[in-house]
Amino acid sequence: MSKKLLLKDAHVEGIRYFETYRKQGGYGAAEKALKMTPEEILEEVKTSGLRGRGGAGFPTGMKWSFLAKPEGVPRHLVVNADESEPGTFKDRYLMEFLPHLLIEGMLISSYCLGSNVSYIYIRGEYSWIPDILEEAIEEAKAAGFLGKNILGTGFDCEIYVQRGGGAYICGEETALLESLEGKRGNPRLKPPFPAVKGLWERPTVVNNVESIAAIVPIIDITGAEYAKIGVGRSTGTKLISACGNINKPGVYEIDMTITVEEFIYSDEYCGGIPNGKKLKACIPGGSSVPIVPANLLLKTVNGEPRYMNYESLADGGFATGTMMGSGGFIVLDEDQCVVEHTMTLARFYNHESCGQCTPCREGTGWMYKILKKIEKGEGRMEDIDLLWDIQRKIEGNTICPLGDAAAWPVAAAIRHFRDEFEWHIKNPELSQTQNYGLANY
Ligand code: L3W
Ligand code: SF4
Repeated sequence: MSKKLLLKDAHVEGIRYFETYRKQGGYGAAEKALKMTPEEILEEVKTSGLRGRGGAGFPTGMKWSFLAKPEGVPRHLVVNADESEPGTFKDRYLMEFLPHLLIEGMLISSYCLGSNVSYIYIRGEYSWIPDILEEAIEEAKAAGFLGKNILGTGFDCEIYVQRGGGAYICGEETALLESLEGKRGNPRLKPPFPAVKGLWERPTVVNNVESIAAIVPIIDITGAEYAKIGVGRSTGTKLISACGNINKPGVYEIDMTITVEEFIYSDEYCGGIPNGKKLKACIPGGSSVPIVPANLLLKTVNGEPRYMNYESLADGGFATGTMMGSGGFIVLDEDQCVVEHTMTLARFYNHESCGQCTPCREGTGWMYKILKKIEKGEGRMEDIDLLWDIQRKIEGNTICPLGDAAAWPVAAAIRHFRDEFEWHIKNPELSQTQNYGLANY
């Protein structure tokens, strides 16, 4: 059974409220941290090996150490709660059921980074959650854990919640900062990174909800103990939101030593695939990461089991492997059609492209149109190569990672499931009424 650090008290009735959270030992890590120096906290975070839980897996301690500290310029912590990646809903769970874990993590992180005003930028569609967060902020303030001179340390910290307007691109950190400044959420060119020039050109750390929540157990048990959980550079625990063709969709906390097979089939996690169907493929890290066929998902090319961690899932790099990403684990059974699925994603990325870069703005539209044609049985064989060519021209040629995120699913679908594309083209009549999965298994 995986060790629980973030969700250990998720089942406790009333844990959403300060009183219960405190009874369970909540804000103990904050009390401990406020007696440490910011440098000592940073060392703990570095030692923990924590990697950003939003998708990129960038080492959190390293990001914090990049934060510029020019004299007299305020610094900010911004929590990225714009969780919009299809298949990803773990941050929603944390904020809805354990809001004080996030607030406590923010207090410790704000103290370490020297942020007196910190923000939570939350996707607009999570319309009921800002009230939960604001209530938790008020409770923490009333108990002296936020506001002026926190616990008599002289440290002041306010937290504000800002609602987004429903654009996926505002989850990209620089688009988020633009939006937080009240502008249209267009991504900025990097560098400069937010750590140097972020919110209102001030040094800013942008971190995912789960990354900041993980700061609490890191301080609680120490960075060294946290680093002992997991394996290699996949330290600590990771929240996985599991969905698709599984018996038990939901949010699970894993310690990254379990195999993909165990995660899908064990009753502790997804509980297998309904109706005895076979596993066809999986997208393990949210819709942006490459789809992997069952044979490569359960075993590596060397025949070793594949594990639910950063290294094992990315085995082979972007060209052949996939990524842990945001932990949005989408399972497809044998009845699913990869072409239809890829078309749905292409439509999504086309709709969400901000339009600043030509390869992304035009390329996502072309990919969607071609995929739609193929899926309806109106495609030509040369369209498959055209699709391949378009995704190659997008990848690496855009301002922000949305371009790559739109290209990778198409590339992986063609690489691993070319026969499905060909089936649609060769069987135009069947394509109108059936999908590849139902027709071929
Ligand atoms: C200072 C340097 N800071 C890097 C910072 C950078 C950022 C972090 C990672 O995209 C991915 C994307 C999605 N000095 C720095 C530095 N940093 N070098 O480190 O940066 P980066 O560019 O690798 O990633 P990113 O722009 O944060 C995130 C993928 O995640 N993804 C997205 C999921 C979406 C959600 C959601 O809806 N919540 O999770 C899923 O896989 O495609 O590739 O902070 O500033 N020299
Ligand atoms: Fe906008 Fe797409 Fe360019 Fe990102 S890659 S800046 S979403 S056009």
